[in-house]
Amino acid sequence: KPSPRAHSYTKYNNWDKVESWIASISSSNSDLISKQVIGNTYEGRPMTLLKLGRKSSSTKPAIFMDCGIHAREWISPAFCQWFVKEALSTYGRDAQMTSLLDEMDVFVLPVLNVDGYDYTHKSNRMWRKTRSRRSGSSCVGADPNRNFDAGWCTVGASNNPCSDIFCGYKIESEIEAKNVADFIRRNKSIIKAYLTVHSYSQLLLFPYAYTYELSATHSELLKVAEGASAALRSLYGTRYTSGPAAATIYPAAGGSDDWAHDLGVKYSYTFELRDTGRYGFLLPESQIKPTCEETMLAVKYIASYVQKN
Ligand code: ING
Ligand code: ZN
Repeated sequence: KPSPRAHSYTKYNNWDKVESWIASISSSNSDLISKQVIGNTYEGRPMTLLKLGRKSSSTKPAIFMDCGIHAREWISPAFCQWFVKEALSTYGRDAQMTSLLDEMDVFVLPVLNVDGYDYTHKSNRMWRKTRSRRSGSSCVGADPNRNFDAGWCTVGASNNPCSDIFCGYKIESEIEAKNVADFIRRNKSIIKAYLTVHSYSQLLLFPYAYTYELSATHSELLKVAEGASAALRSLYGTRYTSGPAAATIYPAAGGSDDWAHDLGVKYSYTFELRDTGRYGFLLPESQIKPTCEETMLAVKYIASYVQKN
């Protein structure tokens, strides 16, 4: 089994590598990190959630972040791995990270759609959905970001199982979406922010995607998004656009951030990382480091805001 030192944070690691990284990083830093399996995928792989934070006798407020809900968006799991590494290596050295992990826990799900992610490495690089099968259709998978209980399948989604934006045969039909939703429901009293990481388009989106109506907390969500985007841009000049998803990217129902927001997780954001289309999902490995470095600033900005509020 490789040590965490041998792990490369500047390559697109396949699931086998991510899985052994999860095991080694969580056992070698036991004072700041722990892991728990929140369920298995359709194909039976474990969905392992990492918890970062200083051990405390009292319950701490928390932030939940997932990566890799869409299989082909490889920069996303790369960012979650980077985030965990940075959190552990800057705790005690960076005042902001130290304070964050002293006062809050950060739950990180490095790859939500594990089966799809594995499939993009082995068979079809452009696969997006889960890998679930159902009798009656020869088409495989549903879009996990159309499968949550948020205006489910009403707009920007398809009821055709062969579509890349298939909403699934019912709400939370995809076990990966259900496992995440169950965890967040169980922990909703402590979860103050929900972050979900996609690519590409360089956007920082917030509710709603399922309607053009604005959230009751729209102006605060926009203010925080603009602060986070400015922090991100300060490093390499990368420009992000912030706004409610329906008007900023497209209307789409069943997304996890809309669902979390309506559950009561006020600070709910979808990141669309680099780039704006030159490479798209095939972002070169040379851009992993700068993308992760700049995204750290945005995530830390949001986390600090949530910590204070
Ligand atoms: N984009 C998201 C998608 O699932 C999105 C955009 C965000 C939709 C929030 C709904 C809610 O289509 C990508 N790149 O997947
Ligand atoms: Zn996506």
